[in-house]
Parts: sequence; C-alpha cells; structure tokens
Amino acid sequence: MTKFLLLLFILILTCTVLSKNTKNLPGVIQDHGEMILIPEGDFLMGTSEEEIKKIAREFKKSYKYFLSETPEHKVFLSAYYIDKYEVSNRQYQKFIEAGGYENHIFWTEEGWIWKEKNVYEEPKWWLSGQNKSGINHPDYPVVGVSWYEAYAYAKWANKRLPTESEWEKASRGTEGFIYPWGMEWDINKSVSMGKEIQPVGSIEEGKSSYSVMDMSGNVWEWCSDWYDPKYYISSPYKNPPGPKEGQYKILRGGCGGNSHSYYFRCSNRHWAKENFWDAYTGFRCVKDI
Ligand SMILES: [Ca+2]
Repeated sequence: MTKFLLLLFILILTCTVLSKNTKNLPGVIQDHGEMILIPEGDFLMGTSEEEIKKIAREFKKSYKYFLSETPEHKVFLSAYYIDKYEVSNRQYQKFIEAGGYENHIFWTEEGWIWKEKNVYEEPKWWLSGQNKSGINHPDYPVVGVSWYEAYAYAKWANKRLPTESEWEKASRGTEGFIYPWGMEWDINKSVSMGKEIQPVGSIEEGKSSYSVMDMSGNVWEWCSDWYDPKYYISSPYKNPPGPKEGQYKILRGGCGGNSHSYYFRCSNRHWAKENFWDAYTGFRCVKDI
C-alpha cells in the first residue's frame, strides 16, 4: 500500500511539473497569430548595381544611397514560419497582460536596463490612444515599440524576430520581384505615400506570393540583424545570421508616411538604434520549424 501511494505521489508530481513546462514549450504560440510556411530553398536577395543606378537616376539621388543593397546574391534559407500580419495591438495587449514588461527572461540585458531606467510599462501612446495605439484600436499594428520591445514580445510568443533575409524572402518570393505583388509599383497595393496606417491586412491585393500581408508599407518592421552596409559582400549563402555586432538594427518594408516608392521595394534596407520608436514602426515574428 505504501509503495502504491509513493508511486501515485511521484505520478502526480511528474504531471504537475509537465503541465507547468507545457506553457513554455517552443511549440506553443502565445499570441495565436496566423503564420505562413516559407519552404526551404534559394531566393535572390538585394539589388544589382545596374538597377540601383536606374533607381538613383529616377529619384535624382546618389547611387551610393542604395549601395548597401548590392551585390544581388543568391541565398538559401531553411524552411520557417512567418506571421501573416504585422503584430496587432490586440496581440500586443496579451503580452502586456501576461506580465511581459515585468519579466526579465523575455528581454535582452540592454533592453531590460533601458526599460527599467525609463520606467516603460507599455509602448508609446498605448494609454492615450494616439497614432492608433492601444487597446481601443485592436486591429491596427502595434507602433511606438523599440527593437527591445519587439524582441521581448517575440520571445514571450515563443517566436523570434526575422533575420533580414527571412523577411526579404517572405516579401519577394523566389521570382525576384521588386514589390511583393510583382515588378511594377502600384500605389493602390500598399499603405504608403503619406497615408495613415490601417488595420493589419487591409490591402489584399498587396500580399506577397506567399500571401504575407503588408510587407510593403503600413509600418516599418524590425528585424533581428545588425545593419552593416557591406554585409552582402561576404554574407554566407546558407541561412545568413546577420553581422555579429553593430550600432543599428534593420528595419524593412517602408511605412504609410514615406513618400517615395523606392522605400517600398522588397530589397530596400533601413536601420535605426535599438531604442528608436515612432508612430510608423512595428514588427512581425517568425518561428523555426
Ligand atoms: Ca509593413
């Protein structure tokens, strides 16, 4: 009898430990966001020198402004999942409610220090509702978030921020498209050129060939990579992880407030400090298979 009770006790203890761990298993997606599988394989990343000279002439800019997009090169990526939509205020609210701003384990060391020092408990404008922020605008993309906050959210959700190459492949597909929908600029296919941001996934016609939404416009999206203008010259062919260090993090995709179509090309690169935030900067996440 004693032996039986002891076995029962061990069984109950094991179940309790397992059920606690299950909550944080890598397979559990905390924000319930829809994700799209991007199959493994090659795609064309960056822009050729000939093409950037053409763009520079069109917009009367120095071609050096676009030089970090060169050389155009082939990249192989293992399969991964990417969020179909930019992370919404509705999803971000779950992170706040789950104690995201109170739990050190979701944050980088620098991010935690930055947050504590500034006493941040939510994104900018979250409580005032300005710039379509906060719970009164549940379907809009979260804005006013630094890279630190995007990183912490992704970790809480059991996802991660995309590498720059993962972001670009999900946007332009394997056909070498300039824009998510094809080769020609179309102002009606993205939230762009001075428009206010819209609820995520508002423009169906602007989806990429993988059906990922808002890769062009609406809000800029944080990536995991540091920015190095010369990275493409020596980046590895397989699953490039991004530079080891840097001063700025990569942003991709352009935003409603931008007024030149070159920002909305899939290969356009942009960057900002980790603590940067504004009314047009958000993110989406990816997940390993
Ligand atoms: Ca976007």
